[in-house]
Amino acid sequence: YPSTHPSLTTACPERGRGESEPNTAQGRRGRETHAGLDEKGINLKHIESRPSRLNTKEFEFFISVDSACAQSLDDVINVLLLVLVSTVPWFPSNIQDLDRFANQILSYGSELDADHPGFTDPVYRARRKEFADIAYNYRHGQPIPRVEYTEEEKATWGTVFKELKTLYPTHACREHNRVFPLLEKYCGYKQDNIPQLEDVSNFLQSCTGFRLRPVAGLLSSRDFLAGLAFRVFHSTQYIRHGSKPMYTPEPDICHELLGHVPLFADPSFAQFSQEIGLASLGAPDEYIEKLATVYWFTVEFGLCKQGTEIKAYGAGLLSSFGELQYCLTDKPKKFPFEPEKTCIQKYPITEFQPVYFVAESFEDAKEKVRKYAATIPRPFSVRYNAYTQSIEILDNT
Ligand code: HBI
Ligand code: NLE
Ligand code: FE
Repeated sequence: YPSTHPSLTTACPERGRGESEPNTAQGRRGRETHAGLDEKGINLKHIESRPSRLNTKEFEFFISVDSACAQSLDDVINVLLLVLVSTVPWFPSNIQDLDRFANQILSYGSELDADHPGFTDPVYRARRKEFADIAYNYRHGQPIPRVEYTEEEKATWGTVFKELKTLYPTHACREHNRVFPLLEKYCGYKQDNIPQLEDVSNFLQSCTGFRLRPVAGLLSSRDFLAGLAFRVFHSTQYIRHGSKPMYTPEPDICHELLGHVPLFADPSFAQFSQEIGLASLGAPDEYIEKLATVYWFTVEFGLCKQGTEIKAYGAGLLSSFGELQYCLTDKPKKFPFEPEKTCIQKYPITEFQPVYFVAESFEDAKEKVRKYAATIPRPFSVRYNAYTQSIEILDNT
């Protein structure tokens, strides 16, 4: 030790890579040293795993150790078991890796089914399946397929667009208001047209390098946050059910295009979002939950101070003309944004938020999230290399 064997972090069976090629993960370096191995004087030369051909639920490990150092085979096995159970959760290390979780969509709990008009309308369900298929077949680098929206869908968009546009000047933060006219000019944002994800993605890339990638529905927090580390935003393409334009608990194209997109075009906010993403890579589950909560109360439902006023910058507010009005009244509670406190706040997902957190500015929120992220226990730190669109791992040991 130290050696240069490939990462043990990639030997994570749950993540199932599907193909039966050996999983050597060149260049994906995780922890390179391990106290257990070191103490026993075992020199691990090589480790790789592959799904078993006999039983697809099992993995085979190929391990090569320097036999001069090992005392007994049992020693080796015990120490390696210890290594395997204490490994870091898998995470994408380059932008193509995002193709691996495109299909892992969470289904809704009964919570949402009950009051969701879209779940009982068969025409709506069939249409949702068409959108899901686009997302399932999508691969990184392809243009996002264009969609012809129906008259009914355009009418829903029209209502949402019109109502929100009248609220933005007084309710939205200045960064959102600055970008919105550009989207009208360059991306076809208007009342009678639903913009195409491909056009919007190209626009965002020219502003901040953020890009969109179509997704069939909700991803796990871990997967969703990982996308942000690469400046990739997973975007739905379907629209909410026409019977409830004012508020929907699910993300839809109104939410993505009117709520999220304007701010991803802002350099400071784009960086803030990426910081949350980078902090999530390989983090333990309990920290993913905390980061997802920080994300919820900033990117989704954040308020911020601007001059003497408070404005909305969270996408969940900027896409719901019901909640956008409500959030600036004195009905909900408002606390200062402090990641250590914000990250443990409970919240409902199918109704207006009872609590919001107010940031001093994006710069301030970014600095706070950066400090908070440093407290997440990880045996390495990460850095995004924008030239290669990959994650560089800096070993802390
Ligand atoms: N998945 N597709 C999609 N869109 C989101 O906005 C989204 C998600 N999964 C989780 C999530 N948002 C957040 O609530 C946090 O858990 C990160
Ligand atoms: N409630 C938001 C809306 O109606 O647009 C969507 C929130 C998605 C998290
Ligand atoms: Fe969202």
